[in-house]
Amino acid sequence: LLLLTTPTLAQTYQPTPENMKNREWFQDAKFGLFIHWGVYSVLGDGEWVMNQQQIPVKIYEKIPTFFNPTDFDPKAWVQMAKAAGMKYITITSKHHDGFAMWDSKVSDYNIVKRTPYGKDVLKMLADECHKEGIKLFFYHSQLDWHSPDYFPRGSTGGSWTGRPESGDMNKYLDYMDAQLSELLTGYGEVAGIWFDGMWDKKNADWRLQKTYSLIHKLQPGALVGSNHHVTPFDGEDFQMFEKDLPGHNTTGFSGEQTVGALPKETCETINNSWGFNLKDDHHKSKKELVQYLVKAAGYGANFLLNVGPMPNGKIQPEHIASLKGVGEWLNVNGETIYGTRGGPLTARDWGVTTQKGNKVYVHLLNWFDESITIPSWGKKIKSATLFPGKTPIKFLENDYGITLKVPKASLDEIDTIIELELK
Ligand code: JFZ
Repeated sequence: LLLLTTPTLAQTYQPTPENMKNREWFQDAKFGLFIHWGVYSVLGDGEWVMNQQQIPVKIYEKIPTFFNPTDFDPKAWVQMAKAAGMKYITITSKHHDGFAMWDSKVSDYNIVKRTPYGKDVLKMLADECHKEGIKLFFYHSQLDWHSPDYFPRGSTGGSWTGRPESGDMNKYLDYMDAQLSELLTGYGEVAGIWFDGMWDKKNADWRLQKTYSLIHKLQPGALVGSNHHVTPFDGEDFQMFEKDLPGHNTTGFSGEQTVGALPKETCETINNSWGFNLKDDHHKSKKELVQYLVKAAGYGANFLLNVGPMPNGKIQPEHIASLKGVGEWLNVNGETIYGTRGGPLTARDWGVTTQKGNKVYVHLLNWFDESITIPSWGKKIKSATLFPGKTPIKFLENDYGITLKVPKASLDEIDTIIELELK
């Protein structure tokens, strides 16, 4: 296939066997919970509020004094994720506002020192995740609107007061590496680091190799990914497609889509916001969420579904309810998602296919007739059954493809699944 890409940069990173094993785990896991939670949640206007409302650094620094999430219950979050069928959590350790959600020793701009709450929520969540067999990733912003050394300003950093007029980018990166070292040494197993923000200073030297090597040295199994919307860099372990399905490029992906090379992940919001947004009532339905998960799986990508917890530490009841709905669907149909890989057919208007061993699952996401002909991919079929229940259905293989007869009563609004067992 001509889709395969030729690496343009020398690849020097050699993932360890443990890292390779985690990449398989990651691809099997398929579904994770993304959490955007920080002091910005207090204002209920999303995680970009500092920039969008042009709040000067000195004023923004007052917000932590209002952050007191006394209802935060890591057990409840982890149980909610598990009930949704999620296998991992990716939480914002630091977003663009630069505020550390853990007990950082290299900066007192952190949750323990600056909030009335005074507790290390990342530690509390990490302990609970480890206890419950849920893997934990940290989203870590490279862009930092608070650090005095984050300079020269990037595209988003400069137009409000309180930002420095000069700075030392290398000093900032030392600080970032020091904070990452804390996260990778004090919080048990970290499944991965999810970077974001280097797009703010496209021409800066981000010293990526130094940072990535540090991570791989401290936790060789941790998976590194970055939301940079370009071809993956040496040292990355998975490829991100933010608000996008691999290959669709609806959000300005300007690199090569190395489909098939690295494990893939796509992330989306449960409403229209990442961080808690009081005005946002555009909650996605169970059907939309399940179909996004199934489509991602059809493309061989994980789905990282975001919630923005409220300032009191709770997750919006609407979101808890939608997640429960997805979990109920996965309880019945998870076999056709978990542990699968994308294909063998690429996505079609009617839906996608997933595969595992000698089984191919045909997911009809948008098909309401009683028969469908899909292209053949050169493998002979031994049996075709409805999933779940294994009720055999009629099928015909000929020069025109594979025709499947689906009883009307079995056509499902969300996903009609046919399991094909291959010879
Ligand atoms: C980033 C963040 O700015 C946002 O707040 C959120 O955390 C999201 C998950 O990630 O959003 C991006 C990142 C990269 C691009 C666009 C939005 N990009 O490269 O076009």
